[in-house]
Amino acid sequence: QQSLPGLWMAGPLAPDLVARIEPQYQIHRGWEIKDVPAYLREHGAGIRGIATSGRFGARRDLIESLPALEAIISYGVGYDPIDIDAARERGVVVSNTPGVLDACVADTALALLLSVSRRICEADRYVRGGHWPLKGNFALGHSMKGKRCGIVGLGGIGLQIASRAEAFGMTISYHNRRARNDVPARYDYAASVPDLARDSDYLVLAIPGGNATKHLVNAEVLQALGADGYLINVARGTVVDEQALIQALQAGTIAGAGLDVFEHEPEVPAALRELDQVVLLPHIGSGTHETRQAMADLFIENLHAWFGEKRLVTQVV
Ligand code: 8YV
Repeated sequence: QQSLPGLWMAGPLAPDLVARIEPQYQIHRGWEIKDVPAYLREHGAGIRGIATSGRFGARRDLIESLPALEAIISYGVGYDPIDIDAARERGVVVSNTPGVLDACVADTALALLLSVSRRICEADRYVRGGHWPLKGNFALGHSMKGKRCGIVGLGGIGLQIASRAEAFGMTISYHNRRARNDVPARYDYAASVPDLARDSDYLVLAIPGGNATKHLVNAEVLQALGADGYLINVARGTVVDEQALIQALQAGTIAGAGLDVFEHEPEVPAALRELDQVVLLPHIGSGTHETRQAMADLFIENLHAWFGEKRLVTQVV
């Protein structure tokens, strides 16, 4: 076919998304190729884009091995596994899908908050296990009304978590690198993550991943959150020192955790899976038909905008 723009697909993106772009791009399914250097010697000159996601990313060696690369188009808001420095050095533009998933990820955060507070998953296991008729009433949970919700990363997702948590009667505080002057004045700013944890009943993570935030939540922060505190993570597994979290949960230094993301996804440590006071989700933060459709639409808009008009709709670099 004559000069369809070549796209290196870093991993299997949603089949309906791929079906929508397949007629207009020459797709190279990177994860299926055995001898990548040999393949690139033959096809590399025609590969002008990388199609990827917040999961598959794009490493420096890939970016540097594609001589005709112009753009990295990513499905997802988080771009931590994309080597932004390598892209910038090569003059390669990068886009992601911000905004369209904020409400959905905030819903997931609240689902986790509710689940750990009211022990929903534990209670479900209690009924399924046939314990109710034998052991009687289930143990009590905790109310969310009047509790303090501390949000690490008050961006688009964080703000939607805040408004939902307020609807449940919680008070809001947050930590960002700098205080925001464009958010409700009743949201208290904490100058550090340990300070925020100390003043929170629920510490909710909605901050980007990557080196800058690696293990931001460590043993010290968990200690500050305290024995009645809960950790909720809808951000990236790397933000939390998972071993420190396991130790804190085992020792009862914190009350429980609701986690949608893990350090080594899809592997989840057995030590976490054994604990009753944690709720574990398989990275479904943005996982609804509606949101994935909106993400696919924005991904495709970026793709066509670049290869049609050399512009991006939502540009990272
Ligand atoms: C994934 C996400 O990217 O947007 C993000 O940053 O974590 C998710 O939406 C999505 O699962 C695509 O793989």
